[in-house]
Amino acid sequence: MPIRTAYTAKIEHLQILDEQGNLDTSIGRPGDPGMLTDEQLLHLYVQMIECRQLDEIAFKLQRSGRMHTYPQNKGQEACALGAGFAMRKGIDWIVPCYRENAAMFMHGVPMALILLHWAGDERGNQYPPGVRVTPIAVPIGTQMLHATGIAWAAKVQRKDEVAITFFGDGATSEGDFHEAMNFATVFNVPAIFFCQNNQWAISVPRESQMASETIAQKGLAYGAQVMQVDGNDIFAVYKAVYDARERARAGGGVTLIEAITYRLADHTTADDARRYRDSNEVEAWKAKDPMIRIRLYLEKKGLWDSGRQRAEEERAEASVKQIVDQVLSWPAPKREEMFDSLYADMPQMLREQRQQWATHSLGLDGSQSGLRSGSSAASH
Ligand SMILES: Cc1ncc(C[n+]2csc(CCOP(=O)(O)OP(=O)(O)O)c2C)c(N)n1
Ligand SMILES: [Mg+2]
Repeated sequence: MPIRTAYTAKIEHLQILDEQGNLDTSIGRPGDPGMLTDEQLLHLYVQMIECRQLDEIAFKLQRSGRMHTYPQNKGQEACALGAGFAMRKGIDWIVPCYRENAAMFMHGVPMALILLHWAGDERGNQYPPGVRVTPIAVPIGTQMLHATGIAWAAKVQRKDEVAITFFGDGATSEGDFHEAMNFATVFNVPAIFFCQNNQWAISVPRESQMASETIAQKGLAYGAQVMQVDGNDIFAVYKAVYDARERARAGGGVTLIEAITYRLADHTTADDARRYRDSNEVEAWKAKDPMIRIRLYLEKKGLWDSGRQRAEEERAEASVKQIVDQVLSWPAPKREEMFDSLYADMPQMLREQRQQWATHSLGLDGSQSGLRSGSSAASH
């Protein structure tokens, strides 16, 4: 028996809007299915400006001690915005990681709640009814399994719903990614796996943590449809997710999209990327910023100018600051409330602990460990 080819594959890379703001209309024209119109693009660009403002203000809040760790989205906004816009609000499910502010806002999560979350306030995870967004997932990879489960439920219940989950390049080295992909493809559920390959997992570069040339090819191993896109090109992101969504709705199952992007900021406010990243690399990626190319495109069409840019930045800054003021003026949660969001039915042991926290100061209660004593432990 001669050797035959058992399997061949190719990974396609999609870019529609290049770094200079030129649109490749061979893929489609604005308004075609999966192609953004100028009006939609303007709407998304304004949201991008708002997200950048939020990043800057959240950074300052953290530096001035009014917020805990915050992961900036800077440089990756085309991913969350383009993908979020391709999903149907109130119908499809957004299953985020922690760099998808734009998609979460678009699908109904109030910005105030995101600020509360990063200030360590559990109320920041309690979204309004009808919002189809799961809470921010900091444990790397866990949310992909949730997306598979949500999509499976939709399939079993014969509901026309699709789940999209976001994760980073580093997350594809976690077992959760492989389990979620395997289950999703075997059960052919309507799920989209959207990898934001921003080249780094905190201080570990992509090449040091995986030997595969692309992340998209990992999806082929599981029998998913795969696509690589320029993640700083909102047209490409929107089209890839739109096509994947339509395919999933038609019973075509799972798509893994690898979006090539870059984290322009530190990993979080607890990090200093200058210690491990070459500044030339950062500068090269700054030129590929998703905002620059949209602006160039809109300016060429006479739909934008520096006056409008300034006005929108000022408007966004004022609007974010107003929300920040609102959040800072909310009464602090009672400390025993930290028990409340863990279980639907709280076990007896936790009920007792909750009661203790509500009625005693930690360390001053004789029934508790003698390790802590004094009034400093009682302050909160
Ligand atoms: C299970 C788990 N292990 C380790 C961490 C610590 N951690 C936080 S972010 C991160 C890197 C994630 O990299 P990537 O998936 O590429 O996402 P990015 O932050 O680049 O968007 C790690 C290891 C964690 N949060 N959860
Ligand atoms: Mg990463």
